[in-house]
Amino acid sequence: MLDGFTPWPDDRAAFYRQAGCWEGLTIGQMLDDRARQFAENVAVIDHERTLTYSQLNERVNQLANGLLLLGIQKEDRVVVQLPNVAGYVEIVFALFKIGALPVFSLPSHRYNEIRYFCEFTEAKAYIVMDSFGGFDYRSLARQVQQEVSSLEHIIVLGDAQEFTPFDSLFTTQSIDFPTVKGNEVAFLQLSGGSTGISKLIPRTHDEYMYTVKLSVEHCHVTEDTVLLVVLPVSHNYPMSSPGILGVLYAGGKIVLSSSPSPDVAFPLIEMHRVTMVQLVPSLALHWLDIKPNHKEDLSSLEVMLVGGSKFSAEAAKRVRPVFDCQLQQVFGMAEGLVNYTRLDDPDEIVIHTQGRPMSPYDEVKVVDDDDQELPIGEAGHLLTRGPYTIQGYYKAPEHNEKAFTKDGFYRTGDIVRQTEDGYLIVEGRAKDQINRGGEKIAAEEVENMLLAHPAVHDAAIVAMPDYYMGEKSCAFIILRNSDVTKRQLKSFLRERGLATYKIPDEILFVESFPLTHLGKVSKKDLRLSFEQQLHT
Ligand code: OOB
Repeated sequence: MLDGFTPWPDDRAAFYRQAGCWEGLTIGQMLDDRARQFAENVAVIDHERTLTYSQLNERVNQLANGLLLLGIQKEDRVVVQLPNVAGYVEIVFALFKIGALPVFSLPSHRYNEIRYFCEFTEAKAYIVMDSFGGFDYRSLARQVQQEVSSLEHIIVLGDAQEFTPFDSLFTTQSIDFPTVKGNEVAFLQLSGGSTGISKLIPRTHDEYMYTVKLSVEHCHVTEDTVLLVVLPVSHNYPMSSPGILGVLYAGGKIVLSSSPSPDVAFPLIEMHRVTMVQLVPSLALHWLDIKPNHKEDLSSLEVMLVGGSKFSAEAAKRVRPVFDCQLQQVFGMAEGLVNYTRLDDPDEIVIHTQGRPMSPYDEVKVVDDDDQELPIGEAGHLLTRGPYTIQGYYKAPEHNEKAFTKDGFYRTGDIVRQTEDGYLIVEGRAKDQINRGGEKIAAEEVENMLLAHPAVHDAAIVAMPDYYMGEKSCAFIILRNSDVTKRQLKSFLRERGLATYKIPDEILFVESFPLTHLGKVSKKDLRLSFEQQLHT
């Protein structure tokens, strides 16, 4: 068992197995099965390639052999930072097959995040695109490799310069793959985080395959599904809700889009007769607003999933009239629990709720500040445990003490209300996080980095409302007796390698912070003071 992984208690593990949730199937075996069953179906399309199921599986096997020859072994961690390209699907399945663990990072991550992931997981390899979105990932890799001694290999898709070219790894030489079991950890996913830098989430093959199977059922994914992936493919949502794994499970087709912009995505929907898209609310709003200006034929679209942050009822109501397709809300988390509105739910539920848990074995509690359960209908903290919600973050025993109850419930940090029928309505958040259009920012991480600036005496980051993003970030700063401009502070964060989406959208200089009765910074009052400033 991987060091730093917290398994389920034996009795609950036995129960989930007996109940048929955990079937002992690995993600790699799933692809083998589907490659036999759907050999000639198209599996993946990106901007330059089309791969059938059998071609994909063959390439995955060749790549897996190449990785083994390079010295990547079972349980080795490999940080994967790729945009939406077919090579991503190939590499992650190759890693799954040999039992090496992808550590999923986002293309927008920079030195601050990547160095931490590589160091904390003692990664043996780091896989990047040569450049994407105007950023050269090789220079980042160069810097990180100098500082992280475990990093033996940098693998590059495209022009590899001095590094290992991705294409050179494909080999017909065949080596026995290590045995990988269903109850073993398959990968490390990123949490949004609320205290400091992202925690890593170990997910096993068994429980992850269970989430894929349930998502396929609840989202009606079939061999005829054509899914357009516009969100970063390595995020848990486009990965498995139902995501690329759900589509491959059902024998459908994945179309990878290099951008979520309607200028790129709408022509792809028309060209490939896309039936399903997964969006975050900020994107859904943008698509709703821009659709009337576009001439493409989007009539193939059947389902639009929206999740990652709260989708307002007003926007939700517009989906059918504008896109002539069914809205499905999804409220999920990389730690596990996923809720869906059902495709046959009445409009009232689809528009006003964030769905209900996808498994009958998901346990959900809504509690007050003292962990006492609240009556149905009252808003409180959402706690959950179940067959696919983790029991602990990777190598984080101290944090786990706080993030989980003694009996293994995960404290989601979300404030929800439950309806009589078990649907959840997200009312807010207790965790110190900003949800910027679905991208999560841990306030503390950015505050700590601001505090490192010599001119900053204190810093507090809060969310401010935004029409498209739902929330943007605002940094309140108390300065020492020195002068610094907003622009200088932003470049300071950028130079320290903070991912772009975490750079505060707004910076306000103040004399002091409002305090709570306990003497802590009152972020609630800071948010109010921002709104007041906005009005004046
Ligand atoms: C998804 O996963 P994460 O790990 O990036 O973020 C989880 C958090 C939740 O705890 C909640 O605070 C927020 O994102 N969230 C929502 C939401 N969906 C997620 N808040 C309100 N309404 C929603 N519909 O974001 C994620 C993972 C799998 C599927 C879908 C989303």
